Amino acid sequence: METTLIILKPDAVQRGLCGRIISRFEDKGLQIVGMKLLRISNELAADHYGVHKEKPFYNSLVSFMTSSPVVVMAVKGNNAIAICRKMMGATFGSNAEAGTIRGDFGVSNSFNLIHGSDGPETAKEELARFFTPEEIVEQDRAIDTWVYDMSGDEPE
Ligand code: IDP
Ligand code: MG
Repeated sequence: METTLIILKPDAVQRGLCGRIISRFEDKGLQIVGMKLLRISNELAADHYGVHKEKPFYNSLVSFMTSSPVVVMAVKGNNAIAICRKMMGATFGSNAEAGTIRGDFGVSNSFNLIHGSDGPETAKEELARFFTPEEIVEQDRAIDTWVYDMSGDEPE
């Protein structure tokens, strides 16, 4: 089981797309174990996008991410990191595949609706950046016996 950090970016919140995007994760069978609305500070944005500091789009990325509230979510499931990245689609809305979140809801390369952690190490770091341990609320779901094959040692 993995937990990944998802951010519904300011454009997703402003365009009223959060419900439909969250539904996709629920429909997939992934579990939401943390969720809140917040305004990202300059410091938080700089921390989160530190790897892109030297890129030409860095300043506009930080001003975009701090311009309006976002929804941050902790999303859990078997292989959740890769599944969420696949559901998000390619970085640029202009070439993301139809059927993906970025492919279906946007055309912009910078206003691309959603962030998702790109690996186990970044997921751990990013979850700690946005959530305290108490804000991650683990919960049993009755439906998991139908989302997963539970007959073995691990959910399959
Ligand atoms: P990712 O979000 O798919 O992981 P990254 O390459 O990590 O993509 O870039 C982080 C964010 O920076 C993107 O989601 C997008 O908002 C923005 N971005 C990346 N490349 C460009 C670009 O070439 N022009 C404008 N914005 C970009
Ligand atoms: Mg990235």
